[in-house]
Formats: sequence, structure tokens, C-alpha cells
Amino acid sequence: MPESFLSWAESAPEEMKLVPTFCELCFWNCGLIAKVQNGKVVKVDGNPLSERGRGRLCGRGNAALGSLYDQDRLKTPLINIGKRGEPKWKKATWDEALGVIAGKLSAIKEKHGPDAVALFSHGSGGAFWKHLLKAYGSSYYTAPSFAQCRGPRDVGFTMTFGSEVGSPEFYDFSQSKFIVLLGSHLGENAHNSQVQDLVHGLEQGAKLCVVDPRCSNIASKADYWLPIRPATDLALLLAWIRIIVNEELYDADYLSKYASGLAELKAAVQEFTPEWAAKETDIPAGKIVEVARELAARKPNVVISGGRFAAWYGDDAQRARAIALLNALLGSWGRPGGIYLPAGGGVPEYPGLPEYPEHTAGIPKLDGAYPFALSQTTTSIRNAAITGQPHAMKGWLVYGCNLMKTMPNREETIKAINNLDLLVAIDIVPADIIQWADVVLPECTYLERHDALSLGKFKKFEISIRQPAVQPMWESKPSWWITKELGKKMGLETYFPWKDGEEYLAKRCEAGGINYAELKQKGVLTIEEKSAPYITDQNQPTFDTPSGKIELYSKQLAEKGFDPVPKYKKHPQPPDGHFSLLFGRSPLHTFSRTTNNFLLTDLVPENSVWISRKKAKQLGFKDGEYVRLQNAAGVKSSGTVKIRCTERLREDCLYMVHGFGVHAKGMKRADNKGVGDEELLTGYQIDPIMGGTGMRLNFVKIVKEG
Ligand SMILES: Nc1nc2c(c(=O)[nH]1)N[C@H]1C(S)=C(S)[C@@H](COP(=O)(O)OP(=O)(O)OC[C@H]3O[C@@H](n4cnc5c(=O)[nH]c(N)nc54)[C@H](O)[C@@H]3O)O[C@H]1N2
Ligand SMILES: Nc1nc2c(c(=O)[nH]1)N[C@H]1C(S)=C(S)[C@@H](COP(=O)(O)OP(=O)(O)OC[C@H]3O[C@@H](n4cnc5c(=O)[nH]c(N)nc54)[C@H](O)[C@@H]3O)O[C@H]1N2
Ligand code: SF4
Ligand SMILES: [Mo]
Repeated sequence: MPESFLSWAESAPEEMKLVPTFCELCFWNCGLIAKVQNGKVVKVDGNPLSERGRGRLCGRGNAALGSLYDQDRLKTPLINIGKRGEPKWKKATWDEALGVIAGKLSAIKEKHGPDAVALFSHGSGGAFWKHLLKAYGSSYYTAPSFAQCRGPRDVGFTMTFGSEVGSPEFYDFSQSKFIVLLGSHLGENAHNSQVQDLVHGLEQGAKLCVVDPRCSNIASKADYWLPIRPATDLALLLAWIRIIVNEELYDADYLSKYASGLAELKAAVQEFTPEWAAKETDIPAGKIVEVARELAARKPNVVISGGRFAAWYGDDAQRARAIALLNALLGSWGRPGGIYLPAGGGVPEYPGLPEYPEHTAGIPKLDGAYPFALSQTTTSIRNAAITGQPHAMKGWLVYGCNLMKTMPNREETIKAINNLDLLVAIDIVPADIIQWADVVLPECTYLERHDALSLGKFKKFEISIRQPAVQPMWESKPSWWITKELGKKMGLETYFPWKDGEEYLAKRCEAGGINYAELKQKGVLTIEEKSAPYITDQNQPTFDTPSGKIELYSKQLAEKGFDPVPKYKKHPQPPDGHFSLLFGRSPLHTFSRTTNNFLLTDLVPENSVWISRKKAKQLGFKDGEYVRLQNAAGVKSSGTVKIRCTERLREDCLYMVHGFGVHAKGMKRADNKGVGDEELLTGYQIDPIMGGTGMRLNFVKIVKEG
């Protein structure tokens, strides 16, 4: 037993203090209660008041102490006096580090204007950085969680229903009678309450169809597992739409009230017969028809979900639209067991803040080429940094994003970074991106800080508070403090009037009529007033599309030269000797965020590459053998990964979980463990509708080590 533990255990135990806050080991933000004794967090439990977890935490959430007490954490601000990518670190005081940043940001603004600076952000503290960026005068706020994740889905649904499907998603799984998951491995994707809802729905007798080239954990519990040929999901979806339309299995009353374009939709899908789709997808025509009829028989209490990660093949907004169309035809939007209508609600910003400076007039938009980008894309910002077009891009603030691992084509990211005058990384551990930063700022972890509120639009509106369970360790600081101090150095102090994180939260609550003392004590407050999740005579839905209806045929897409009803496009299949590279999530890790967490690395220290047992035998590979991977463009993985032979995968695919293959010496447990899928994702295809990057189109072979 380590000595430090003994000395702690032997000191007179103080009374246990309970601090309600919320988890940041992923973005579900489950409410938790930290148990604190003698100045240490000794355990975390789920907060029963939180709709996101309902008293439970997932495996990662339970491992909070492994992140908090990770000795590899960033401890002081750092300034790189070496080269980018081969850093030599000089420890700096906060005053010195923030001074360097403020100086560089002012110089960039003077020479190129404020729009030459962008913020990449993922996580709750990002709100303070966004505020700082806007006060500085830039509007370039971006995140890989849009263009490299759920952006295409949000756009596909917005084109159809006029609104997104939400995050957390408005899926009413617990009351569903039929659930279809396409490329979504819910359960391994461990979004807490959503997994609970799915399990509850199945217990109540919901039928489940999982479309996945891999027999995922959830596929193993399904009534139908359809092992689809990768990159052909749209063929299956269009065939299902055709069956439902031709056999009039749709919800006719619902469509006549709320939708437009049924006749045009019907005409557009006639070529997509089940027999045609069977050839594309490898799923027998009879099965395609059977599932469509079973699904339609349970309308409107159905959800068809394409998961959250939607950046697959570059025509992803259209695939998402096909999924939205199926939900629309079966009347699931606004119905029990379908997609519920989220509660309204909000909390005002801190009162009395000055207006942000006007956005620079006449400056060309970075995403101008993608007419339906709902959010700024990372790739356009990267391109601007590489080319200087359509305007200069010289400074990046990177908050909680590990861009070296989360944007496709690392070479392009490096090229862009090398053109910058400033890269600031705000992180908690010395992750891959840190090696490319000029200045590194150590944020304290979520158990040590106040943060922006987390607002949840569930059936009821929910407000969660983050508050420190313990004091920040070493020199680490919360974002509300870092941005305030940086703001001061840049002459922006009027934008940061709060005394501290607590006063910031208390004032916002006061402005919104929310009892701060109660929030602080309970951790989560639920507002019932605006709750009306289902359509009734008194509760009619509104659709924020140009026509005010659900658009089965999209005029706005047609007007911009896109298909008003999705059309199928054949995607390349693997060349000889290669496999489609599939990737997903480890239930016990969040991307690379947790790969150094000592509680989780004990359980899952590295990833493996799945291959069908038959193929492995043919190619002479053994279970447990370490190999390298090489993509069709000739790029070889820098590390090695263990083979896992399985019956649960198509023969033309390989599968691995994302997050491993960290290359960061300071992260001792994670460095060089396993292989990162991103090293092999050199190819990507941009969605012309919204700028998302399809990344599932890379083909890979296995090469013997040595
Ligand atoms: N534990 C854990 N949970 C997480 C996360 C995490 O890091 N860890 N991350 C969260 C985030 S941000 C996201 S976006 C979600 C992502 O979670 P999901 O939305 O569920 O999506 P993916 O990770 O893309 O899903 C991977 C599955 O898609 C299958 N697949 C691959 N190619 C194809 C194809 O062409 N067609 C079909 N039908 N299936 C295919 C793979 O075999 C795999 O089973 O997970 C969230 N939840
Ligand atoms: N190749 C490939 N690329 C992908 C994906 C994939 O599966 N494969 N998935 C895509 C998806 S779904 C998404 S959502 C994006 C996510 O991509 P990103 O937005 O880049 O997010 P993460 O990978 O979560 O970034 C994690 C970084 O945040 C740091 N961090 C953790 N906690 C804190 C904190 O409290 N404060 C601060 N300041 N930093 C913290 C971690 O140490 C790490 O460096 O990636 C996308 N890109
Ligand atoms: S799902 Fe797990 S990791 Fe994500 S917020 Fe909830 S407990 Fe934390
Ligand atoms: Mo994501």
C-alpha cells in the first residue's frame, strides 16, 4: 500500500463533505456527488436528481479519481522555446504566459484583423473562451464535434424538421416499440441515460434492428442484426422509404397535417427496389422488406437513429436526411416512443455585459462554399491557415481538443500549425496537441472548478452546476479565471466583471429567477413549466423549415443545386488485399481523454484491431499478435496493435476503437499504447452541403511487425 495512502488513512478522518457537481469525462455531463474527506475526493456517486444519469455513472464517470489524481497532469504554464512538434519547455508563471499570449494576439489583430484568430473548443469551460474570442472581435468558434462528428446529422434533420435531434438526443427509447440503430453502437457508446432508456425499452418489449458490419454489443441483443456492406447505408434507407411509401405504410393523417412533398418523394425513390438494395448492401431483399413492414407496423412509436458520429463518407447530410425522412413517414416526431418535443428553457447570460465589437465588415466567409453549414467547420479554418485564403488565419486557441488525433489528415494539420504565429493549448494533460503549442495553459480538472452551467433540454428543462470539490492542484486554474486575467492584459476587463466563478454563476441565476442556493445544494434543478413532449390537440408542433412543414422534398436544397430527395452514390470498396477501416468507442474510454487515467488503463490499457477469424487464418495472423496497419495511400501506423480474431465482423472490414496511439511522452500510461485510427485517415471527403468530413473511406491492410 503506498505510503501516502497510509498517512491519509491514519489521520483522523474528517466528516465526509458531499459536493454536487457534474462529470466532464464525456459531454453527457451526468450529475455526480463528490465525497470529500480530509481535503481529498475519496469517491464519486451519481446524483439521483440528474436526468442525464439518474443516480448512476458509467464506467468512465466512476473513474473520476484517476483523472483528478493523475501525476502526469499539466502543473504549470509552459512556453515552448524549441520547435513546434519538438518542444523544449520553459516553466512560466501565469503572468508571463498570459503576457506572451496577449502580446501575440494584439500583434495578430493589428496586422491581420481579429478574424485571423480562431477558437477550437470541446467541453464546458469553452464558454469562457468563446466569450473572450468574441470580445476580442473574432467570430471563428469551431469544434471537431461538428464537422468531424454530428454536424451532418444535425443538418439532415434541420433540412427535414427545421430542428436538430438534440444533444442529448430527444429519443424516447424507453417507450419505443421498434428501434433501428444504423452504425450506432449504443452501449459501447456509453451515453448514460440513453443506454438506460434503450435497455428499458427492450425490457418493455421493443423490437430492435441494428445495422452494422460488426456485431456490436447492442447488435448481439437485437431482433435483427443486418451486417451491411460498409458505405451502403443510404441504399438500405432508400429501399425502406420506397417500401413504406409504395405500400402506404406511412402515418397518413400525420403527413397530411404536418408534411409536404409526399408525391415528389414517392416519384424520386422508385428506382431503389429491395432487389437493387440487396446487391448494394449484401442484405437479402426479403430481410429488407420484412424489417420495413415490422417497423411500420409499430408506428408512430419508433425511432430510426443513425447515431451521433455521422461524418462517414462525405454524403452524410443526405444519409441523415434519409433517416429523418423515415422518422417523418412513420410519424415519430412528437410521439411517445419516438422523438419527443424537448422542453423550452434557458438561463440568461451574466447581466450588463458590454456589446461585442462589430464583426469586421465585408470579410469573406470561411465556410462560404457550404451553404448549409450550421456551424463553423474546423477544416475551413485549417485551410485558411494553410493557404491564407480567403483571408489570413494566424492564431489558434485550442481548448480541450486534441486536434492531432481528431482531424483527418494530420499532415494538413501540421502544415496549418506551422503557418501560425500563435498556438495556445488549454488542457489538463500533456496530450498530443500540446507538443505543437507555443504556450500551454494548465486548466484544473472538473472536480476543482466552477464552470459554465450545463443546460439540458429533456422532457423537462434541467440546469446543472459545476462547483469545486477540492482546490486546484499545482498551478492549474479554471477557465473563468484564465480568461478573466487574459482579458485584463488585453484591455478587455469590462467583459469580465465577475469577481469569481461563483459570483458569475450566482448572478446568472439571479437574472433568470433561479434559486442559486438551492442549485448549489442539490446540483441539479428541474423546471417543469414548459414540458410538453408529445403532440396533442393542445400541443401542436412547429417546424422551422421554409414551408413551416416537415419537408419530404426540400426546395431549399434544390435551389442550391443539391438533391431535394437523397440519391444513392456508390462509394469505393476496398482494393485487393485491403479492408474497410471501421472505428468506434471503447465503453471505458472517451477518445484520448481518458487514456492516461490510471483506473481505466488498469482495465483497458490499449486497443486491438478486430479481424474476422477466417481472414486472419487465411492471412496467417494469430490472436494477440502485434502488427502494424498500412493504408492504401502507403501510410503505416507508427506503433503496433494487437490482433483480435472474431466471428463478430464482416470479412471485408477491420475494427478498432478510437483514442489510443497517443504520442506524448509526458502521458506515461498512454504513450505509444495501441494505434490511433486517425494515423490512417489520410483520405477524407467533404460534404458539399455542410462541410463535414467523411472519414470512413480509408482502406487498410495488416502488415507483419519487423
Ligand atoms: N464510451 C464512450 N462513449 C462515447 C464516446 C466515447 O469516446 N467513449 N464518444 C461520444 C461521442 S462524441 C460520439 S459522437 C458517439 C459516437 O457513437 P455512435 O454514434 O454510436 O457512433 P460510432 O462511434 O461512429 O459507431 C461505431 C459503430 O459504427 C459501425 N460502422 C462503421 N462503419 C459503418 C457503416 O458503413 N455502416 C454502418 N451501418 N455501421 C458502420 C462500427 O462497426 C461501430 O460498431 O459516442 C459517444 N459516446
Ligand atoms: N480519427 C478519428 N477522428 C475523430 C473521431 C474518431 O472516432 N476518429 N471522433 C470524432 C468525434 S465523434 C468527436 S466528438 C471529436 C472530438 O474531438 P476533440 O474536440 O478534439 O475532443 P477530444 O478528443 O475529446 O479532446 C480531448 C482533449 O481535451 C483534453 N481535456 C480533457 N478534459 C479537459 C478539461 O477539463 N479541460 C481542458 N482544457 N481540456 C481537457 C484532453 O486531455 C485532450 O487533449 O473527434 C472527432 N474526430
Ligand atoms: S456518460 Fe459517463 S463519462 Fe459521460 S458524463 Fe456520464 S458518467 Fe461521465
Ligand atoms: Mo462526437
